[in-house]
Amino acid sequence: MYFRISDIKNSDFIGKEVSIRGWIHRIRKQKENSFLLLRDERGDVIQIVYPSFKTDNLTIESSIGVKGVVHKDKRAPEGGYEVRGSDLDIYNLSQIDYPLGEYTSIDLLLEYRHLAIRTRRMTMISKIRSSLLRYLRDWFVYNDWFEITPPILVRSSVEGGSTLFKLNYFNDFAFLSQSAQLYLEAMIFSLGPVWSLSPSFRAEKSRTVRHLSEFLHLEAESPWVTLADLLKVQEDLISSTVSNVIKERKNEFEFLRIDTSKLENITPFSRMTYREAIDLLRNKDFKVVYKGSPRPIEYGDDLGIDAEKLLTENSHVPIFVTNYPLKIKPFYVKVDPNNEEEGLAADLLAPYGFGEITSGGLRESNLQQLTKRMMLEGLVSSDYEWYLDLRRYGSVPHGGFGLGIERLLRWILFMTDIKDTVPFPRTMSRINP
Ligand code: AMO
Repeated sequence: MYFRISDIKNSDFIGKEVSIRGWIHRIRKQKENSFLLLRDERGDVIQIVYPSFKTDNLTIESSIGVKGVVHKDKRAPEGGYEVRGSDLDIYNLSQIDYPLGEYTSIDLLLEYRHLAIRTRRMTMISKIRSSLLRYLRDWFVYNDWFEITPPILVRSSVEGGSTLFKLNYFNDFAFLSQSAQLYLEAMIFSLGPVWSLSPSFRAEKSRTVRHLSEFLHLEAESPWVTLADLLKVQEDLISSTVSNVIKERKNEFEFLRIDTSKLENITPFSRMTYREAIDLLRNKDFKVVYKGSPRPIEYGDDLGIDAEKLLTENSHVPIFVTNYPLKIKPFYVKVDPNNEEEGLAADLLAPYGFGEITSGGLRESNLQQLTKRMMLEGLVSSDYEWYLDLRRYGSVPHGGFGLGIERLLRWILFMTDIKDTVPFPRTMSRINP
């Protein structure tokens, strides 16, 4: 029987013989003894001591099976346990030219991502990512929302033509989905509140620290909701998930030296209108580049990365920005009946400068209004007739939101580059491995 390393690092095992399997993480050969740091399939490590003659040919990343007796020795790294090895099985002797080491450059780590995911840092991140997905799913199960699986191959644009990936589809064309939103909207008529977790694709031409060309998108949609209801759902979902993840992954956060007190007591989320955000930015003398030269930000400008950074860097809690001008929001956003210039939409900005992590709001449920907005955006085509049918046959007030999993991770991991939050990042310049 083989043990996992986390199981044998306790006093019950001292003096007992165990078998473990894993990879050689580090190796230090001395005259009499060699000290291996063995890493198992869960990324945990333990020191193994062998007489040096047994380890002559061993190399970094060789996969081995170890039999030996557990000892407590405070000199042993990571908890003071070690195994004094007797038997040694070699599954595969790793080639001596293992390309990664302690001082490998960021570029090379991306080039060899299929191996870099074995680093302990990446293992910790992957475990946090997995817990995050689990607790998000738990929230929806607990609150009685149905999970659905939307198509990825589609004919419709949701978030604008400039970031669509177009492909050949049996001598016709199709797009990779930018958002499942329109399909979720269709499903609320028979399932009520629904949600999905699927990849979304954006042909982002800009290289930024927060854009991927493929990201994991959690989307939710519900009939009969108000904007206030949607904000409450997001606040509840995100705060309970973050709180569960930091509890479950305490060790991983510690390893990554992340101060989780910055992720505690994050409710209530704060709120400001888009107009208030613009006023705040103008008071701080924030400028945007317009036709090649800087000018003060104005009502009607998009809030970009730098603006969001300035708005959130001194906040401990996430901030909802509401009441965006309709002209900077997509066709489906519902007009505010009290102000025809603005939409009933909200973005959620993560604190400490991280910026947008969700976007959502109420959808235009009136057929004439929606058709007019789609015409203005040049979206009139037979490909959207099915979507308009949702307004023709029993339209109801409804709304939802989309949450970027990597954006959420980027905040809770306090990592600048979104590529660090995903095992195999896809960007303008990277599709392999
Ligand atoms: P939006 O385009 O704002 O809205 O996307 C929703 C959320 O998805 C994340 N996101 C991204 N993450 C990584 N890389 C990207 N290139 C990227 N683009 C977006 C962000 C963002 O807040 N259908 C609407 C949402 C809705 O109204 O329901 C939509 O897709 O976290």
